[in-house]
Amino acid sequence: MLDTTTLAEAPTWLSDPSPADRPFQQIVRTGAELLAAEDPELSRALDEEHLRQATTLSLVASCSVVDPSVLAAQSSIAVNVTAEGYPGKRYHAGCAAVDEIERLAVERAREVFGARYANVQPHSATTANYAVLSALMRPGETLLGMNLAEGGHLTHGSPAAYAGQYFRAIGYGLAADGRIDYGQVRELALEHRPKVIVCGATAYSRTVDFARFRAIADEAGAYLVADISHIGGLVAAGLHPSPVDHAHVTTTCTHKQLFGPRGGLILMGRDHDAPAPRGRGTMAAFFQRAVFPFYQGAPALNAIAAKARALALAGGPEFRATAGRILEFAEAAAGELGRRGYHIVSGGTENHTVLVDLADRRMSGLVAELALEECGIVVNKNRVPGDTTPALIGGGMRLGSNGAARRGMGAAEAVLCAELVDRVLGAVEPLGLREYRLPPEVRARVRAEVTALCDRFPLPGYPLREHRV
Ligand code: DSN
Repeated sequence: MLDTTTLAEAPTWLSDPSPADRPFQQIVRTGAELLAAEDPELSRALDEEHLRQATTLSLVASCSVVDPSVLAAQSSIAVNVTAEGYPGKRYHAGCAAVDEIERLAVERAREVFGARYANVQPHSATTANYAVLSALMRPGETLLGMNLAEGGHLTHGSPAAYAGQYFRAIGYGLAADGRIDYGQVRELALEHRPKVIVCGATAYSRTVDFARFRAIADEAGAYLVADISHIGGLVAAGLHPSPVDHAHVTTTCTHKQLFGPRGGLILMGRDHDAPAPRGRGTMAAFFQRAVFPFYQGAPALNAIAAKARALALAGGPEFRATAGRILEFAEAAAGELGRRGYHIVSGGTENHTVLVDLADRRMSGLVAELALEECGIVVNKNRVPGDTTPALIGGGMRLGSNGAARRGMGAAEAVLCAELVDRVLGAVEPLGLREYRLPPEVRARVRAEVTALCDRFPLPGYPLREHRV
């Protein structure tokens, strides 16, 4: 706690639990006013982005909508503090209050995930993954992760990224049914004896069997890292099995399904006090040093404040209701698209993701993405199993239900959204991998229906005076 005894008089707003006019509120208001007055160009771009988010239907699986209180914490004066180290052990003075902020974030992360250890400093899940991998492994050692083209992440060993170039990366993929081929994971693990196996994905719609991954890792003598960036909210809500006591270490971002700021977390369960590699104390002490000083410098305390706020919300009943709608919406959208003849990879979904293979429609993912965006429906092109197109073209599209669920949409709205998607894609005439024709009347009608739907389900806490485009 901050020592206020040296102040002539402690300000009343510090102890008043519901003050009307705290300096913090004035600063944020003044900041917004200054931005509008002095930087109209930037201000307008931010306003346009607000309008876009409010009036379009985001079905991007990796996007979310943060609570305004998370935005406030992110915009707070904690941004001004440099605080290398950890609470109680900093390399700079003046850290009493930010120590408290970081302790709150750590406690909440541990509580939400039932973890024994949490590190809230990683700037993103990518940095969390790289902190973990580069601490556990030496350059040239073997990493086994999911192929990017089959649903993995860049950091899991893609040749385009650091992990794929500094480690000897081996990839596993999907079986013919579109689910992780656990038999292949085991075969590859026993053949190549990787130092680390990574599980977790960015475009995979089925439940991940973390216990099975751990059994394979133990048999092969590997560490298991679970990256739950995409399903962190479902795990927190108890709607997807948790890896925390299966994996040696778990990573997640905070800005997808946790509805928090851009950032990452490192979590550990039962292995927190196991011996670390190379005789470096416990795993908890090892990963503490892996983040700072090994991989990162000073943490972003404003982001940590925002993480603390998002994690407080993630422990509440409203969050659990949203997580329930995330599943409902995705299942209903996958079902409806399937009924309308779309090829859903793996035949359905058990999380927030619906992966649609567009090969049988002779349409690239890019064409689908562009045509839908014209109509106010925001998705992303995605590679699908067996895809030979470049990542910026994609043979399919990925839909996600986080944003729709945050707006309060459930199964009925998912069916309507699937119908709107079908109306657009059914009317598109592809003219190549990038070019297409879309009848203007389809565009106008679908756009109007999307606007009406967004009016009915506004972004919670983001009012617009002028709500129409
Ligand atoms: N991993 C990318 C995605 O899933 O869209 C970015 O977060």
